[in-house]
Amino acid sequence: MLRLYDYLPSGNGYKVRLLLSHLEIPFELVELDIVKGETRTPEFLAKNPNGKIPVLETEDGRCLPESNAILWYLAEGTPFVPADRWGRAEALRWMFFEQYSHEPYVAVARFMLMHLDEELPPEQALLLAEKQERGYAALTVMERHLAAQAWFAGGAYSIADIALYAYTHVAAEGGFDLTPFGAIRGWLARVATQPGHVAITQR
Ligand SMILES: N[C@@H](CCC(=O)N[C@@H](CS)C(=O)NCC(=O)O)C(=O)O
Repeated sequence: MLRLYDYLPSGNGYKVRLLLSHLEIPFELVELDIVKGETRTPEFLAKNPNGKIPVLETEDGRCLPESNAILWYLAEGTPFVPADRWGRAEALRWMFFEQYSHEPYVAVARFMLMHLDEELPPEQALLLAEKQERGYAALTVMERHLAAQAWFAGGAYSIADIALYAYTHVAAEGGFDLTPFGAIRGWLARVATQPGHVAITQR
């Protein structure tokens, strides 16, 4: 059976849990507490030298880190990867966008608000404001795309949507107000009605 090393509140881990649910693939969930440094033990560093979840461990003991690489591995040959060359390139485009222009801001703002003290020291508050400004910029890019198209790649729900959904649907926990982002809100609702959808809180 596949084994997923994960941390329940992680959007990166949730991407994998969501796809596994869509694909109806059973897996063993091994939860590690990233706040307690459980991804930095010698045992886990042997699985991912970068010390981060999610990591997918295959039945034969191979370990694959990086959420979007795991999505690609699991989705290959399924309808969750666009069938045509352009659609696949579009999927990669949005998955790279997610990692470079979205996750470092939307997810990190959420992490700061979830895990740091309620009263942020001034330098942390400034850092949070910077993350939020850049996060809003990423949300604006998504909003423009979704104003014209229902999905991110290949004209159908795909791993590009899953990658972007993971942290966008909990953006409020990072202090983001999605009220002005009508197209994003419509897309979030469409994603949540896909067969096999599970919540980020579901084990
Ligand atoms: N690019 C990686 C990022 C993974 C990542 O940032 N994981 C965080 C949790 S969301 C983590 O494990 N942090 C623990 C640490 O760095 O010690 C991915 O997409 O999987």
